[in-house]
Amino acid sequence: MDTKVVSRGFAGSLPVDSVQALASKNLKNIPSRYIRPEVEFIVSIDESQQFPVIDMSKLDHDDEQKKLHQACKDWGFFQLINHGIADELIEKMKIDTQEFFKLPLEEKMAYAQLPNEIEGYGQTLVRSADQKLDWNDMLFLFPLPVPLRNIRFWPTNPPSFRETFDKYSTELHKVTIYLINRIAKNLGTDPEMLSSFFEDGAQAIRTNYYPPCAEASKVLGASPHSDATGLTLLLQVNEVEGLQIKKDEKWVPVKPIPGALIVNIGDIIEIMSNGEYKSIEHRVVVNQAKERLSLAAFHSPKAGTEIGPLADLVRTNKAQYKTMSLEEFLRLRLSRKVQGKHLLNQMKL
Ligand SMILES: O=C(O)CCC(=O)C(=O)O
Repeated sequence: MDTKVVSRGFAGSLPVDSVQALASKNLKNIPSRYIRPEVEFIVSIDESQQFPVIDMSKLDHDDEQKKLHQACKDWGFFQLINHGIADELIEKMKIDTQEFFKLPLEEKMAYAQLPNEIEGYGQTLVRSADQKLDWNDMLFLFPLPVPLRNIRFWPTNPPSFRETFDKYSTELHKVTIYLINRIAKNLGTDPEMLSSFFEDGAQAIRTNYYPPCAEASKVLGASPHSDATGLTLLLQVNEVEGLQIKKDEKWVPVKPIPGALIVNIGDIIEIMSNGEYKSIEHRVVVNQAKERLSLAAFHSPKAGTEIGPLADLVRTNKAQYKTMSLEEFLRLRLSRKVQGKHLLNQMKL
């Protein structure tokens, strides 16, 4: 195995046990570190509120382009249909992801996060021994830029994983650049300038595995957070729902359309848009009887990009956020556990 590792340069996570291994013990009472008495699990289902659906094949029509603008402004989330990624590739990616998590723990541990690194098989940022834990295992990989790949964390079993993942990463990147162009147009800034930040940017893909949980109504698969990236493209891998977004101070469940990607605006686009677009808090609940899997792909600008409101957008409006380098911004994000919109609040002027 190739042992050379490109460091992501951020402090890693304290090691905790695999949640999948814990769940397989069929415990009636799960350890208290996973129990979340502070969480309000009630959700809001309002049929009059239509979760936005954007048809990518129609984005060269004004109507669809306007729908995209409203979705980014009012929801910060939308489902993307007709995105052009072949069904066969999506299905293969789903199968390979499921096969990886079916492997024995010892085999998955060959790809375990190293001390002080966030990449690999493991858990989300665990910063202290008393931090509440998410009911989730993950495989976190950084496929782009290609020269900075740490291939030693890419599973060789199932044998097709690496090839499928490489193709999937390339397709997602193309969709991201297309959307960034469209977003720039809607914001009234230069599409070439905005997409140039993302063309050689970073892509991180987090494959999430949420085991079934006997006390599903007391745990969270992912704590409330907004994404510290530009744009996130999420694929729900199996039929089990669980993603919820915060809208008007209420938690709204997302019902994925088969084959669609769920797209959300990240903190960086909220900041660059000077607050016109919203990076929305979201969380994941788990199922009592069934596992849930998802693939979240985070897209960030290239190293050295200044994270701050775009010059074009602060000519008439005052800047609402600080400006800092991408590296400084990410250090701030990774210096603490995931916590709501904490980072964005720190960036506000
Ligand atoms: O599993 C999901 O639906 C969402 C995952 C997520 O929010 C994340 O990985 O940051």
